[in-house]
Amino acid sequence: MKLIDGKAISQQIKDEVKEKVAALKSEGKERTLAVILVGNDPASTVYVGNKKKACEYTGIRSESYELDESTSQEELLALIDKLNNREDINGILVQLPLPAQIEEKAVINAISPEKDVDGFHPVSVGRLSIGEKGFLPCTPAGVIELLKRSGIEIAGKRCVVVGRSNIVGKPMALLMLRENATVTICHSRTENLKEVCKQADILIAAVGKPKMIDRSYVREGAVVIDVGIHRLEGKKLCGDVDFEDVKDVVSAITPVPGGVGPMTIAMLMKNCAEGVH
Ligand code: BQF
Repeated sequence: MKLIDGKAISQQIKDEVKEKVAALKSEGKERTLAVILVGNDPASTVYVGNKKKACEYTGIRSESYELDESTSQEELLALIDKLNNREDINGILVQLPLPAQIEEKAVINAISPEKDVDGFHPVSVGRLSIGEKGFLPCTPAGVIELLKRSGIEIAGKRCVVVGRSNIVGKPMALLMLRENATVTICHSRTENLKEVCKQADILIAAVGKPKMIDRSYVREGAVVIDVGIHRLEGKKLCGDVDFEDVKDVVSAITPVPGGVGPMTIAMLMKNCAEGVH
């Protein structure tokens, strides 16, 4: 079993970004990411902290907006409008989830597609779906980089994605398809889920259920990518995959923590540095 080291690979990407940002700086072009956090959800606060730290490391300026939990949708949209119109801002990130009084869709739609470093805007999604250049969503893009930089062949392989969210499952399937995998998307209504998963050469778990994927879902020699992140009582992190149960069956697997998570951050930095590409 090969452990896919997301921490090491994300570090490599951040180092590449750092060089790119420095080269831009020497041409007088600075990169700036606006990071917006509404409220003080503990997990979101940690994620935003990780992003600001990565900006510091790579040389990307970050401008932090920490708004009160009670912020109205109007106020947030006004801020986004202001940032859209600032030429010195290259990327706008609104940390999700948002408080109940704010509609996520309205916020995502308000971000200029040219600054949509999360890749959630319908224009970015459309570009991805028809193979045009555009911002790629960070987590699925990170999974592709993990596979490529680990020397895992994607073209021609059977890939099963478990989960169909707009943020991970759906774009993940599109990206694997773009890499010429044969792709199946499974979800809560899939019949014979285990049997379908057992067909996978590459199994990507993005279900949102702690340790749901055990060895009964995994073909011997499969590559397993765990996108889940859950905090168990105590505060130990785990994924959607029961790592201990599957580790002797797989050919390669990502751990949680230290697998896909750090890649999400690294790909955000790459998006900020490179712009729409
Ligand atoms: C690690 C996220 C669910 C919902 C909204 C490193 C992160 C996580 C884990 C991180 C995530 C998950 C982020 C590790 C950002 C990934 O060492 O394993 C980094 O900061 N993430 C987010 O911004 O929003 C989420 C998961």
